[in-house]
Amino acid sequence: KKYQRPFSICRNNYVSIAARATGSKDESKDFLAVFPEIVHELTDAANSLETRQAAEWFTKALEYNVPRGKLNRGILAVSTYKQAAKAEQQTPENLKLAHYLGWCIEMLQSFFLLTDDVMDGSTTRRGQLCWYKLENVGLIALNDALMIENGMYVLFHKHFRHLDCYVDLLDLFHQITFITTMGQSLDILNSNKTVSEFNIDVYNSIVANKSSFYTFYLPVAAALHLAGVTDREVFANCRAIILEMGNFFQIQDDFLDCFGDPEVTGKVGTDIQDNKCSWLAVKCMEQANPEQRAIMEECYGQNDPEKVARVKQLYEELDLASYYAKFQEDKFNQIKTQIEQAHKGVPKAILLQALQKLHQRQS
Ligand code: GPP
Ligand code: MG
Ligand code: MG
Ligand code: MG
Repeated sequence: KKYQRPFSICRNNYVSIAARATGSKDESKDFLAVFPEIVHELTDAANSLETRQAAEWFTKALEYNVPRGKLNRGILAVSTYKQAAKAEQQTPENLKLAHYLGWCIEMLQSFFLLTDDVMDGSTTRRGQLCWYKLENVGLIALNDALMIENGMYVLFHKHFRHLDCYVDLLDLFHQITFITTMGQSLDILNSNKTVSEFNIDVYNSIVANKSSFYTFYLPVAAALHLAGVTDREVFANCRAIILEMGNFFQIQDDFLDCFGDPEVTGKVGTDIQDNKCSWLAVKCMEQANPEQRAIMEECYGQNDPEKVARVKQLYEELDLASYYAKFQEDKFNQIKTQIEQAHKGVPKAILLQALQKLHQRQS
């Protein structure tokens, strides 16, 4: 009940939404200022089909789900564009397009999260009840996720169709969606295995696909396309670094799933109950003695609060939090060096800024 919020939010008041955004105040404000137009255009597009009731529902789904996260990915697209585009390209029209592109990425993210929460059986997301958990929503959430995903292509069609980069952008979004669904499949297929089969190679392949591509590569690559960058080498150089950042980001997500404060992360973790091949489970199995491994085999992946608590206690006995703190610091410095030494064409300042936002993140 505590998380339930009224459906409709005031179009002019995005203050409470902006509370989760982690961009600078100006970045987040400028970015959020475009959202009402997005909702308006998508509602119009839906109304033009004479499906008024569905259009109203779509508006609610957009407002409840799309703008309430940290907005890191959307803002990353805008800042990459600002750094990569030539000064004369940065007209108000083009900057507006960069913001639309950012919102398209937030819509794709929203589509993933809506379905991920159903698959993971999660309860809360971004400090509110998961959309599918609302009393009057349920499994229509799956159709809402598809509406949000395809609403994104309505925006592309309307605003980007006339550009040379249109096909490259569509290709990119489709490729990244395909990769992400493959990663999600690996995530779930591996959660049907036993904990003793988990290892870091399996982990890395799940994470690269389910998280890294859409979290960091997509915003940067999309903005480079919009800025008119066509040199394949620039994309390849970015990709190698960005995949490392994605791995780092998901390791943090896995740590916070167990040790984060739900008031800050906005979500209650489910990885232990869901038998996820998470970074903590992998590290626990690497470091455990035979008795401790037996505890994991008995307690991991059970929807039983006592068994979940036993797994957490084991993580504490192994002091995985200290191991994580050290690992996190080393990995941060390693990626920082990698960015500093990157080849020409890589938007170094932006990647360093994006990396900085991840430093010791709690949400
Ligand atoms: C993060 O996994 C990955 C995703 C949200 C991508 C989902 C992809 C789909 C194709 C549905 P997670 O379950 O650890 O994320 P969270 O902790 O935010 O639930
Ligand atoms: Mg999840
Ligand atoms: Mg998941
Ligand atoms: Mg998670």
